[in-house]
Amino acid sequence: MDLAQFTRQYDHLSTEVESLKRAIANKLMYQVGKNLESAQPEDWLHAVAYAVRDHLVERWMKTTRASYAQDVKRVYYLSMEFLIGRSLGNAMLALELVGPVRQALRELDIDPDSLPELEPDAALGNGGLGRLAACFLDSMATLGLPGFGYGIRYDYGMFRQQIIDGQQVEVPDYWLTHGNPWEFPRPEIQMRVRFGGHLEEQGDTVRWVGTEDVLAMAYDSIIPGYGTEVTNTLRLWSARATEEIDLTAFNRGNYFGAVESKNHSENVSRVLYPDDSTLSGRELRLRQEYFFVSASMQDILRRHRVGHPDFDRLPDKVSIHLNDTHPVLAVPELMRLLVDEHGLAWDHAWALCQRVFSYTNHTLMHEALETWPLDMLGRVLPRHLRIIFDINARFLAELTNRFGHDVELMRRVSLIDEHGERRVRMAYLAIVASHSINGVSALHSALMRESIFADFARIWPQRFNNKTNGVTPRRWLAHANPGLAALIDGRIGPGWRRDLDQLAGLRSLQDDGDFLHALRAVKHANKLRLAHWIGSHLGIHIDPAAMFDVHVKRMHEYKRQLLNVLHVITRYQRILDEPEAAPVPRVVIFSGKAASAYQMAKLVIRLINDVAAVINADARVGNRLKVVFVPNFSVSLAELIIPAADLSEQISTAGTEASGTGNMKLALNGALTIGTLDGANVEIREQVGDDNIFIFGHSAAEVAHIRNSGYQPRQYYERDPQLRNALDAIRAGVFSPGEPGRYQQIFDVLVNWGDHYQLLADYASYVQAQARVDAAYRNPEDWSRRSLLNIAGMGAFSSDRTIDEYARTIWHTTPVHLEPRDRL
Ligand code: 26Q
Repeated sequence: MDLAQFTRQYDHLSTEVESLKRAIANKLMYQVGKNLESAQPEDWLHAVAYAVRDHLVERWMKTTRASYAQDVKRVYYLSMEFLIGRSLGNAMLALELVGPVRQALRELDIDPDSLPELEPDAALGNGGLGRLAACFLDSMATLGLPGFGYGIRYDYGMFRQQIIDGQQVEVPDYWLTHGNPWEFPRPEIQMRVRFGGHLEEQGDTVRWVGTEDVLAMAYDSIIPGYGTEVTNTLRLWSARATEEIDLTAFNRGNYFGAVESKNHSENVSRVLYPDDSTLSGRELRLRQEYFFVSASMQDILRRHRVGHPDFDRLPDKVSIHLNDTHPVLAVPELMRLLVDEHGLAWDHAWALCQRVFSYTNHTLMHEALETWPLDMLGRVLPRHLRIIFDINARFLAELTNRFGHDVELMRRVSLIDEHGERRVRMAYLAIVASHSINGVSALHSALMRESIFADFARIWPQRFNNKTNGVTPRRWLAHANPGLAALIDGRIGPGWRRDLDQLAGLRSLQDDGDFLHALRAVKHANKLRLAHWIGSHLGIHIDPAAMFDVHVKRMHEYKRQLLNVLHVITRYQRILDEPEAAPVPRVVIFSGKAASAYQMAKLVIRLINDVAAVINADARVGNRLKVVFVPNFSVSLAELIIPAADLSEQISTAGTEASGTGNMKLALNGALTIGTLDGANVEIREQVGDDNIFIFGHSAAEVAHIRNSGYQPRQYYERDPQLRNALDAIRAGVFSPGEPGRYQQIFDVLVNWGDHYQLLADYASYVQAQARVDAAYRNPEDWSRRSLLNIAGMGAFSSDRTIDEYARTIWHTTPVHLEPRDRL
């Protein structure tokens, strides 16, 4: 580059900064309505958001225009949850505006580090499933696939978790207080969604009448693609009362009654259900599911009819993906729309349905499989219940044709569970209606076929497949860990952001002392950043030279945070027993929310906080062991914690965690995994090699065998003195001196009541694996090399790879083509 070129580049940059400054000041004035003197930090945040958003809008229009012009096949990703997190950093990254915006802010005398921290997370999801949906949207846009997310615009997202006296307290998360600059309200797009009423039959036709209706109003936000001008849309529905409700009641002079029924209608989109395991079975949850599904299906058919005279080509133009069973009412809703509203014959409509729908299962756990009582479904959605009966009758008839009259088989696979209170099995409905059913890791998909869906896998083997989860490298490496991103760029260039397999190019650096040193320096800086945060927010002082041992995810018995606690206690007791010993110093960091009704998970949170209080205050321990529970785990906290992790805890009972995605994010950021052969850990091991991961515990097959041959946890308690000491300390109240009986239940669950998740059976193996971790950590150079080999092995876990597989083998969609001059 000659000097002239160089300065021209600089000119461009400085004009970009100048124009951003102008745009931000403009937005502050004319959109936010504040001047420099009166603007609060939030006002600046909004001004920046609007200025950045402007850059996306043109791309958005371009993509929409091209999609219509090319009559592309679209993917509709239906999900009750989209755990987006913050948008500003992600948008700036996609637009390559991070540097210029930071510079513009500095020149406006605004701190570019503190401003993004003010943005509230869009926490419209519980955990893994919702975050996966968000990563998928990012990847679809980046791959240029025309995709829409459809979901609910909850007024209240995932609750905020406070820890008061060591216990979880849930606080409502009204995330819209300051308004949401990323959304475009679409008051002209409102769908009528009907509930209740009854059926009237005239010959062959069924009329659904007397319903109580709610309107679904659309709010759109832009999903930017990275390194492409393609952008997609996330359309979330918000409930509005109908005019009938507004008018009739108000006119009768019953003002308060009217406000009440308006509220009742609009409650449908009020709050996210915060359970991800035990199902609440509440009618409002059912209404939420139907609400967003009905609005979305109407919208999809409307869009299809813009360019098509009928529905014959629907499966060529539309793919509808069901993120777990939560949106499965889309199946009877599509049948209802096609048959009742558009007059198609049943068989024709059903053939279209089966070609349009595909379904992902995210859990094997029986308690988490959705079923709805027949009487509730019949009351809320009488027409849909009838359609489900009709689907079932035809399915069972087909089964009899193929397999003869096998009553047992029919009872097992019927969409209606006839045991006790009759219920509809939503997963079976999804399977019968879909051409593809996938699990989320190789192990999970195999177990799915062998266990919960074994009968269906015999009936339709070709429908079942695996799509191992992935995570977006944009948010989880480029954005969350700019230090590591820059280091990688310096060696293999920036292309990994769109092609994560390029990380394999780092393997050749495993003996490069300078690089390993730089890698350590980046990790250290990230640990320092987290240590500062923990110091200033929690008042706990931790040493960034210690190993950061990180266990972050929803709190659940199967994830076995309690097994980690047992190891922490064992470590503590060892320090007290051997006061002169110099173990590897550790900071054990936990973070995660418990479902508000999940008593046992909440008790574990309390135990962690009690254990932390005792250990952290014990002067005999010093810096050798610290325990931190970081309250209110969220996407934005994950972005802070994950880059600082040395060790990643992925210790679920084998056969219970469908995939896990935190495991991928942590390894991508250079943490080494200690884990069981569960979910995607199995595939992580294949990618990083046995020497670079710490595997322990029983395999899924062994877990099943132990369970079936009369597992007796008490024997482990009695035979292993280390284990016994840890458990006895919990029971004796060492960590709850003011209330010694506080954790009796935890002791009982493990020792006396069967230890369902086999913590005691895996304890010894876990403690041994932790000793191997310590030994490895004592050699910093070697640890960094293993860390590097983890990063280098993560190419396969990009959600781009996952989405490419979905697109090629399930959806049969191809990228939208933007004019060459439109491309970046
Ligand atoms: C259903 C009905 C009523 C109320 C709540 C629910 C509900 C809500 C959320 C049920 C389940 C969930 C969430 C499940 C989930 O997050 N599963 C995780 O999905 C990840 C992505 O595939 C996997 O990596 C995790 O292993 C899996 O636990």
